[in-house]
Amino acid sequence: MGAYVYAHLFIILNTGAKHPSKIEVCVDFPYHPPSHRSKPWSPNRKDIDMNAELHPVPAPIDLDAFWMPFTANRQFKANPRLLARAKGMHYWTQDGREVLDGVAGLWCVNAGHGRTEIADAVAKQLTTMEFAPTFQMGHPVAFELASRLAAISPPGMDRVFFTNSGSESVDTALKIAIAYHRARGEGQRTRFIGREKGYHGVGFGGTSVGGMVNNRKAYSAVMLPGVDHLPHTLDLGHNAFSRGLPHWGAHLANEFERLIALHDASTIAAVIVEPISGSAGVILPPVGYLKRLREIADKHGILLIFDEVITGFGRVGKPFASQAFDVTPDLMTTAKGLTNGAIPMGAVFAQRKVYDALMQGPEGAIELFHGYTYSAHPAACAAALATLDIYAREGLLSRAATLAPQWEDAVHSLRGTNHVIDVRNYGLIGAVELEPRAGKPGTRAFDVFLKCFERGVMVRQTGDIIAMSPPLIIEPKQIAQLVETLAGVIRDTP
Ligand code: PXG
Repeated sequence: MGAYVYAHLFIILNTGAKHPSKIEVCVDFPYHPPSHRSKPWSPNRKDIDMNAELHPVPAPIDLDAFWMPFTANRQFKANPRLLARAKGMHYWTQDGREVLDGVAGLWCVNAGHGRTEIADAVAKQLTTMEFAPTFQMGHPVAFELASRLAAISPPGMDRVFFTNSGSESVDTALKIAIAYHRARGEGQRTRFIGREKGYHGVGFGGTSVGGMVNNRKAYSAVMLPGVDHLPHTLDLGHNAFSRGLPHWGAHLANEFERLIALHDASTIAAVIVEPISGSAGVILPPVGYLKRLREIADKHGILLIFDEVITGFGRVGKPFASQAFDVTPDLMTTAKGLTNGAIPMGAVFAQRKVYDALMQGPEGAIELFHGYTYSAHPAACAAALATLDIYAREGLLSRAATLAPQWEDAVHSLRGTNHVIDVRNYGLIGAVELEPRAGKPGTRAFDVFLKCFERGVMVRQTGDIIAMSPPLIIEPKQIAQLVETLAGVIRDTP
């Protein structure tokens, strides 16, 4: 990417209000090509310090054409927030401000930004072989990656199906669950059980088992038939300000029995939950809840799917949350941290029994009619292998466990700040829930998000909740900066 970025030194008289009459470094980006590209950018250039204050010539970017995902397009385009560069724990905005990344991009850049090892591995792969099919063909990097993933997977989950995103991983897992039962002569098991407030991406399958109302309501008439939902486990009345997992609420898993009694087990293929819900604002499983789901699923022959798209790859101090919670699912969906966010990729992990059940019929027959052109794309595989190397070399898959006590103390220091009605944490995940403004839900947290960004910290807002999930390389002083900035902003936000 960097090869496309051309940087120029301009001596300008900055007429901006902030730094009057200061000589600045300016950076131009390709969407605003400079008139004279004399000196291409390279990582070795010394004249632009990563920490220099960069003030580009304001670029008249046309914002109209890009229909932005999950964004208030008109509001954003009236007041855009543009990120231009990233390294380590930081982004730099288009106008050169340094911003501490409190959300690892979107829960994906677990090893921090600008990892040259990943860029180099991808570049090498692209020049060696940019693409190879994996339908009735193969390439070694795909098999190597699957084996490496199997080696860190929860017990028995050593069969890996590659996708390109979390959404594709979820829809893949749902289809595998149906195909599994069918292969075993239980083709009538077609129902799925999801959970209220769950987020499983945006495919029709994931939307159907998901439980966030705004993601569903426009499409409600075309959801998968036969899906039902468990109640969510967020209950501030019982659990507000719990440190780590809440102790109240394991009994909510018994609702699974109620749904089974209603629909009959023989119609249910799988239950899917996030071990920790992320998108809905960090909802933690009560102590014992996931174990209970596992027991009930086993009792009724229902597959248990953990959606570990955000909890996978070290976020909770183990490679996967199922290991942290000591509950092993039958299928596990992942993406994001798999490649450190550098190249889109997802992976579904399956128990050997699930894979084996499908390895039936004539040897020459395709066993699962499912796959993507870019399943195990060579560049994504190379990125994932380089990412796994970094995770191993730097101990990042367990670092969240080391930092968790300090993280917990830091985020819980927000208790008592005005409007704060709950603080939640686990591993390197944290959330602060604010009292909604009367009649204007979500606006207080959105203002907090905006003000944090102005003050050099990026957090994530959902409803009246601020979520944090920094890169796992975060240093203690940066934890303090993140939380202190947030505290100051919340105090200043009416
Ligand atoms: N499952 C889970 C549990 C997720 O968190 C997906 C599936 C879908 O992944 P893709 O790669 O298709 O986006 C996700 C995505 C947030 C936020 O609110 C979370 C996600 C995506 C964007 C924003 O912080 N998770």
